[in-house]
Amino acid sequence: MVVRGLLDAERDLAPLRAEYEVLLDAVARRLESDGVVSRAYGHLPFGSRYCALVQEMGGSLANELDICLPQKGVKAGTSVHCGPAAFGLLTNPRLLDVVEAVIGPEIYSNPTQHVRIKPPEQSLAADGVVVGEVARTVWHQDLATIMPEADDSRILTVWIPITEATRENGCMLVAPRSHRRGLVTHCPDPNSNYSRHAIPDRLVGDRRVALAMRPGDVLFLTMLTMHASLPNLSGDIRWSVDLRYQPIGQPTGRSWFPGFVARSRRDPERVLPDAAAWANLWREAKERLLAEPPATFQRWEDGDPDCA
Ligand SMILES: O=C(O)CCC(=O)C(=O)O
Ligand SMILES: [Fe+2]
Repeated sequence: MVVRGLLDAERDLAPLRAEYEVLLDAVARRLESDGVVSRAYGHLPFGSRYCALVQEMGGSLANELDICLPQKGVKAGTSVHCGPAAFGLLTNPRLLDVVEAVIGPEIYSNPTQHVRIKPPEQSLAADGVVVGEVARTVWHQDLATIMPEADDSRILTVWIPITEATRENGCMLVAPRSHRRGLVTHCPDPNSNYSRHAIPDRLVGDRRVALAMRPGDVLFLTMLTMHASLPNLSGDIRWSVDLRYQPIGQPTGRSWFPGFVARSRRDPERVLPDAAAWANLWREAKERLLAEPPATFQRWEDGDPDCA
């Protein structure tokens, strides 16, 4: 379901853009002083600056700018961005009103969440190896990416474009009504340097819709809706935020990451008050993960006949 114009680009999205200007500036200056890049590109606007940094690094800035920890390899220096504007978007009342209409008024923010700033495909690593969350997204169902303990949790994915999403710069693709087919096999993706899995093309079927979206539009997906994104073939970044919500008390599928109560009519005092409290939850999670990394899991065996 796409809700057009649910958010106001100025009121609801501009604070996040401003926060990321400051964040990117700090990251760029640190990379420069660490000698990772030759300069901080402070004269460039946000999108071009991001592209210039990624291009010079021959890598990715995804982990520096994301709002959750990476799935693997958390180190002492790994950062999570927990700024007030990001928290403001996660708890945006207009967003939560729609979430409430779908899952009810007891709303938990599931920690499976990302800020994705995708540079043009051409500035990604030349060997075609996919890095992190920044390249084309392969066909998948979100349920496949979390632990089976959350199979019955009523999790709703919320996808928010920060820049306009077009066919050229890598908008989302969805397979309408695919959630009715249940969870399907996902196979290891050979073009990935991390354990990414994709739905084989023939299981996706013929009905595929490209969703061009403008800032302010919001896409809501079930955990079983098959979706992917097109590659970013434009010359600028493609920027989106994806969040997830579920009823309070159900497993999140990523128990080692911190969720929080975003809205509760029954127990309003349990609602997380501010970004500082949110940052604290992630700080504690990081300490736990440094002491003991989570068990890895895989839903499908290597060599599944569907993957042959
Ligand atoms: O933004 C993308 O390319 C992928 C997003 C996605 O898969 C999600 O929000 O679940
Ligand atoms: Fe997804």
